Amino acid sequence: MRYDPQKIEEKWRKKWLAAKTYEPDFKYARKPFYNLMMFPYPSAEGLHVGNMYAFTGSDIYGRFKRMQGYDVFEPIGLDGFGIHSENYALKIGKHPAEQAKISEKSFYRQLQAIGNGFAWRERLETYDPAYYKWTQWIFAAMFKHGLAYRKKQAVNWCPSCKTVLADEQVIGGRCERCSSIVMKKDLEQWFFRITEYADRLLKNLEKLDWSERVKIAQKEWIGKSEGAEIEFRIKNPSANRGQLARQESRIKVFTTRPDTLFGATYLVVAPEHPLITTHESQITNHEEVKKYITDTKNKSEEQRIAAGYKKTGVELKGVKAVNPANNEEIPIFVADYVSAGYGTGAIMAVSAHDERDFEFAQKYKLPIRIVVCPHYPEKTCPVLDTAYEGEGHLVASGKFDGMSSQDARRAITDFVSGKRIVQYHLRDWLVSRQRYWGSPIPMIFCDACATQKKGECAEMPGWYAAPEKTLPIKLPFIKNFRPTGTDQSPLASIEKFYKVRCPRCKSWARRETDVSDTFLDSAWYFLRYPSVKNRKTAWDSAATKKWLPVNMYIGGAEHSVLHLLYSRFLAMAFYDWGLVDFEEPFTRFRAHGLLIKDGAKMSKSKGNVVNPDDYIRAYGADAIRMYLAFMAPFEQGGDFRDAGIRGITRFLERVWKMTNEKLKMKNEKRNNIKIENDALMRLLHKTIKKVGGDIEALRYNTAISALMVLLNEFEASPGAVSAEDVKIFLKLLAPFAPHISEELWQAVGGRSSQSIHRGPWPRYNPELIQEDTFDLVVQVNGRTRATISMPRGVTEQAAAARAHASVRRHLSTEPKKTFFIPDRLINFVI
Ligand code: ANZ
Ligand code: ZN
Repeated sequence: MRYDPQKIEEKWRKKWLAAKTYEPDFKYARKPFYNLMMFPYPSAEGLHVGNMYAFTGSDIYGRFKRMQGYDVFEPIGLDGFGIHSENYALKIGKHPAEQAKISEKSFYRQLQAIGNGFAWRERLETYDPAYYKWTQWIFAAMFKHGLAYRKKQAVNWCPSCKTVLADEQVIGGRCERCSSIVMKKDLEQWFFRITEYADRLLKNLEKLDWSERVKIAQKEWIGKSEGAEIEFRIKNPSANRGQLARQESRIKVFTTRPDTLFGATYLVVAPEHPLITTHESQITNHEEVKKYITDTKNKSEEQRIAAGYKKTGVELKGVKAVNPANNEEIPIFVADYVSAGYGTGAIMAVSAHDERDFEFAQKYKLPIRIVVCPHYPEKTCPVLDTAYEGEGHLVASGKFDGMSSQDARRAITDFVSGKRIVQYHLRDWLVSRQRYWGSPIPMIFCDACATQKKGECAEMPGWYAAPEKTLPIKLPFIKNFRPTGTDQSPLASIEKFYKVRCPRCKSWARRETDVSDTFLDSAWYFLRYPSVKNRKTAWDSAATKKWLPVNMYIGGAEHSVLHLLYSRFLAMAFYDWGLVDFEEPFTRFRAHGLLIKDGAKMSKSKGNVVNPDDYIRAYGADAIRMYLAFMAPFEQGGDFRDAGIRGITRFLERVWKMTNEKLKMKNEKRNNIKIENDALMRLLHKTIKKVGGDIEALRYNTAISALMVLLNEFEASPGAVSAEDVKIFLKLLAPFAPHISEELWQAVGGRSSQSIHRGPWPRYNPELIQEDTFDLVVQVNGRTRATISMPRGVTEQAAAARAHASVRRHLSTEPKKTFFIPDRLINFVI
């Protein structure tokens, strides 16, 4: 019989499904292991081979754990709500609700075909009302706990997706979804207060077993910064004394380098800074300032990048600030290199020690004063051609001269009564979207209550969370679902949807018509999987206790500051509310690598996207799985080449042949073979150890190489290989090529009731994997002075030479005599 993957693969997938091979026993599982892979957006034409790479990579690990005796839970679902899917539907001219049904079918068919050990009974789709009911419930809970609020501010707006975006969804100035250049718009939106958790999100990173690059990305995104707030007086020099007293006001700056205060030769405020309006009457060039502000608002991030980040600004003429360290009057500028959303929206500029300020000062011919000198006490601070941002000793700083810059941070802050504070770069999560295909935000606004300052939350009169019994608020099917571009969702014109009674006063009120961000759907899905059947709560507490946190999570590094941060934030909030008993949802996370094709990133425009269907049809899922695993270290990714697959197919054909030849031997004979060939036995046990260790470390490629070496040796001495040895080989192969290994396992006489995939994973004999060495005891006059590792069977001469060197300091003279016991001991007599 020939190896025919098409024939056996389909058959086994059906059998596994019928036998519930991959369904853990939810109640009685004793060693629960939650093995999770990020669920896909079913937005494009179908699963592409990059998805398959990630999914089968995660599955290899899950299968290994299952064979090790864990009750592995490996669920799957679809992240089908949201802009991704809606944009795709728009592109192909279908309604997203209809397209969802089509994508669901084709994705699930493809996900079946790759041969993963999914727990199919627990699947979920984020657009299913039975799921988003709880997404809405979470939104309402966030509101009740003061973690969801509305605020007007300049927000990111994607002109193509016609919706606002969170900061995390703007990558290099462009929309994460469609790559359009993102603009700024002043809008009132819903936010989640993730900043309240900034410190904990940062601190917990230390104890997480996650891919280092993801931890670094989160750390940088959270961006903890220690510094000081320092107040500057503002003066209007043209005013007379009486006016001066009245008009004197203050401005606060945030700085991480208060030690450089004596070198602050001007201030800069962001274009949105309130000072510009509060001091409008004193700013003599107000028209010019206004024009600058409108110009910068229309400049996108992209244009700024194109302009080489050239810093521009305008002085606010007619006002001055007073440096509190030396009472010097300094000018104030407005410039867009200072952003309103960080710190206080105003900075003290120290051009000698901050590169941005340096560049600005050069352009506008402002003084550059060195106050930190690295060569102190030589005091020969050179002329700078770039800012010196390092540490040193203070100069030109009055009584602080000579102090180290580190010490001066505190001393100068205290001297001017500044406040030491910690700042985070992290911003609150903007969660409302002016789109159709998402979970309606479960909030109601009542005008009548608002005017009476009534509401569920003191700061937001008129707002109520939709009562739990009214959830889910179903997304109505509407024909015209296209984004409007009017800052409102298409739902805003559907009266039947938005007209609702106020939960408190029963007068007519209005539902929120924005939907929530897709990333809210996916920020909690891992909690739902073990509880998908539960209709009463979002997650069942017993099931959650048993299965969570996720033991192993695999996914793309591109989600580092999106999904992976949002999920941590929600889990922490749930922990605080007593809803889960862990703060961190993913104990271990590994980012997989990316696939390229013939040296280039796969993309539709290049026409090099690989659809796994064709390959599975041609070579079988086992060959593709193994090829993907063999191609490169899993966390690194690699280059997809057709030629490589044929190499793997030949390997599988040889496994097939080797096993079948064993089957042709008489039963009795093949069971009685003992590996007499010592070297082969050792190799077998070393391979068991290596494959297990490599899978644990996600080094699938080297595990497969080891199997290839073992197969060569099995083929070289067929007479020395027993049926039991072949079975061990098949077990080691099983996580990578689940179908062929099951087929051969059953043929070679594994108990037919038990799938190879239920284990157990083979054990190795530690004695057999020991390197062929022993510890030689080295004595001088009968006293042990050293032990050294030597190859077994070493000659006296060779042993003496190394032993002599190792105890030289105990040998006052050359030994008179040497005693040698082979493979044990050597004694020098002096
Ligand atoms: C004076 C100074 C002197 C500064 C010096 C640096 C070096 P991080 O680390 O990112 O927190 N800054 C403060 N608020 C800003 C804003 N809204 N927009 C742009 N820049 C702002 O950086 C903090 C530093 O960035 C602050 O310290 C401030 O410049 C600037 F030798 O103050 B520094
Ligand atoms: Zn009301």
